[in-house]
Amino acid sequence: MNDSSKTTQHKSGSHDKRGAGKPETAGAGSVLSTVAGPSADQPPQTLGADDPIQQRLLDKTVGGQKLAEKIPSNLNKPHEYGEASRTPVTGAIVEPDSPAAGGSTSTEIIESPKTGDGTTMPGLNPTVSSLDRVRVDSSNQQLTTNQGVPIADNQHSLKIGLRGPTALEDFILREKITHFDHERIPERVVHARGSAAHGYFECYRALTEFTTAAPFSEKGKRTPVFTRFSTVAGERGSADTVRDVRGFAVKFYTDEGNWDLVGNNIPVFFIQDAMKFPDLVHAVKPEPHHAMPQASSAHDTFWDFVSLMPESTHMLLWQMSDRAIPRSYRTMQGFGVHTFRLVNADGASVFCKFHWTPLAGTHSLVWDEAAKIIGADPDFHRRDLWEAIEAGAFPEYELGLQIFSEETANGFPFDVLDPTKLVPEELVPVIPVGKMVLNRNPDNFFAETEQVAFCTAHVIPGIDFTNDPLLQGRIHSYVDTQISRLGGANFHEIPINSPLAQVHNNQRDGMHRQAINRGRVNYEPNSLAGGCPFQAGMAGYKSFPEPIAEDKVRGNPELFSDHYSQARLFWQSQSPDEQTHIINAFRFELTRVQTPAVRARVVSLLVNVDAPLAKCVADGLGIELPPAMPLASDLPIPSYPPSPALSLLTRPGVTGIATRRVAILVCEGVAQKSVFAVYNDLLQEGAVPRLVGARLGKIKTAEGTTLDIEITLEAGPAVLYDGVIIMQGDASLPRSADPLEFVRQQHRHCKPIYAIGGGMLIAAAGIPTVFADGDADPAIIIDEEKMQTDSLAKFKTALAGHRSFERETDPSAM
Ligand code: HDE
Repeated sequence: MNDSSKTTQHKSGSHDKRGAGKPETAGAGSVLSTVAGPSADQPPQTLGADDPIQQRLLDKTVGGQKLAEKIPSNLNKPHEYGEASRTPVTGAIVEPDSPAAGGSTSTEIIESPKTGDGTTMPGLNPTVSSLDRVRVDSSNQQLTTNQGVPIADNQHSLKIGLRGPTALEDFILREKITHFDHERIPERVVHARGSAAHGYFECYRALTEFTTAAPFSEKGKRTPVFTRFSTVAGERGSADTVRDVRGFAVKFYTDEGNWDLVGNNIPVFFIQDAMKFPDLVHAVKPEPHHAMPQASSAHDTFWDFVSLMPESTHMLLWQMSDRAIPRSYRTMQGFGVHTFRLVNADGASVFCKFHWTPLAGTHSLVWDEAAKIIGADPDFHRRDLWEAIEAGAFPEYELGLQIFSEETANGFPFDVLDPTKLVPEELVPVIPVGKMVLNRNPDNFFAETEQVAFCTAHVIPGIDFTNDPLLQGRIHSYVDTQISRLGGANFHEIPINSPLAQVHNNQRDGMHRQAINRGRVNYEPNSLAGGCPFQAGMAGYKSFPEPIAEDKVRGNPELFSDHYSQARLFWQSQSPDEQTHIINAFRFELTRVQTPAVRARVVSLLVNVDAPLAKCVADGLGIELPPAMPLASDLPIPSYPPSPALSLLTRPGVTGIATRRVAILVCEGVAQKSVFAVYNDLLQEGAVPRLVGARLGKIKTAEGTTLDIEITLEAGPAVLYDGVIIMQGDASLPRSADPLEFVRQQHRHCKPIYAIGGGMLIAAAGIPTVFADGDADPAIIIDEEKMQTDSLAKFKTALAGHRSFERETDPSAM
């Protein structure tokens, strides 16, 4: 109503000046109105007044009409049917004569500090770009409300008298409390606990023969990434070092849009079909009646479910292995899990599996240590990632691809659409294609790590899906879950999620919409915006036209029925130490199960994998070896040669002792010179030494100087270090329980121990320096007097080697 009355005023004002009936103004009244118009094919040349706004309005109207004229019909229609539709054409567009033609309003050129100078950036969507546009720095700024009103007093609510009630009108208090009341968002339904970092992916060489995917288009090309690591089962505040699968999700901000590779640190999965995912997650999460246990699969409902789903056996072996207790997010592999497709510019497609391999090597904790770290530092992995990046020791992971044709896949003894199967590296080698470097911590955990929304549906031209029935379900799930987690359909506009590539479409409105789309057109095809934004045709994302001629069915391909051959492959590819850890993990988890029949059922699965494995687990549980679980089909079971690549120990990494944490135990009377020599030497090689003592404060050295303790035995217990150096002083160390326990745990967890100035503490702790067969333990080094350079070298070799598993006994001797 208001608008039309303004229009009327304009009309009458201008009418006086221009006089009635002049041909150059014919139809002006209709331009000044918002409804209907004459059939005159010549638009007015002026609206009467010498007014830039009216001139703009005229340009806009005339420009719109001209655009529509230039598109008399939808020229793409003939290309939308039959054979022709296989080759989408680029949308037909025409250029406007004036920028005003696409505008929403003739007043867009009116300037103010709020509206800007009205110059739209043609063809640009500035809500996508680097995070700089939303970084906030409050230095030298006064406190304000969310409306920008300066706050005079941030200490007191507005009261009626000093002892009186609070006034309802205290909008400052109410805004603050209201915002606080809504600070939480729902946590991720799985993978709630995680940490992330920014970085880049650099391509080693162009892969254009296989894919048009932007990150692989040329050698040396860098694509920004944001990578989030996570556990699966625990809640947002749960501990990091639980036994669990780890998420490994990478968002590539490519110049053709965002590509999310949402993988895990284990290359296979529990189930074969998305239909079973809610059941799996319900089973592993805390039991619904009492909400226990937190972040653990060691309970009845998990083992009940998986033992009735024999296809999970392969994954269970991985989950019970050291893979599920990584030393760090920096020392675990990542896998895309599913078979994907790469598609090249000619539309030809190959299958592909994605592998991330850390240059720091693949290293894990030992279970007793992992359990103790949960108490000592529940943020162990989060802290480790943060600290390494802050220190400039940027985690690096090589991306490798297994590329194979559909024909090759048809010759495999398993189905590549089955996510419980891997493609052994002996069948298809992993080709390194690039490197990811994580070189920047987020500025704000919530804004970036919590709000990042990964999604398997985020693919770019050159990357496509296969019919893996688990992947197909994921394509739906991730967008769907963000809508409730991030509060609506516009989660892609949250800065961490917005692509660097331009976003132009006709999706509009919804909660928290940020883009202010210019113009009147929000549909396609259109002529009033000159056909824009237009479909990209062959330059756009084109799904691989896989031929399918099948019945619509619910079911699995026959080869999916082999549940054990690759579980056996994994088992047989493990070193004896790793095998022992797997047996012990099954024993631990199943001991915590309360229902004997469930335990027996799990062991009966294992009989199909390897009878001695099953026997060891049965013995550990004090039960008879049950008969093998019946097989799901009588198809011949393939056998594979062991695959060394599946053992963690075959990837020691290339970064040596860099970032390894070393405790230097010191006490009164230590030789300052030795302490500094060791400390500096480790530091120079990138390790992180810390002076650990009984109490904070200064201690006296042998030289009469003083030394500052950096952390105490109680605040920094043994489990938080990769190795220990004991600097004997006046022998006060052995007199208390803390240092004794410290070295015992270092020993128990197979970590290197180096004592300088005599092995009194090692002896007092009862630690054997030789194995049962009489051979010396190479990871226990003792210098009776001063530090010897070759001893330090031996210690560093052991530290780089990570663990000395030869030391382990079951039960542990320490
Ligand atoms: Fe996920 N998964 N998933 N998943 N997943 C989620 O998405 C889902 C699966 C994985 O750091 C959720 O944003 C279904 C396999 C990672 O933010 C949800 C199925 C693999 C992350 C979801 C699977 C994964 C998620 C929860 C079976 C390894 C964390 C919150 C069909 C290849 C990403 C969210 C991050 C997160 C659904 C199976 C990896 C609910 C339905 C297999 C790394 O959408």
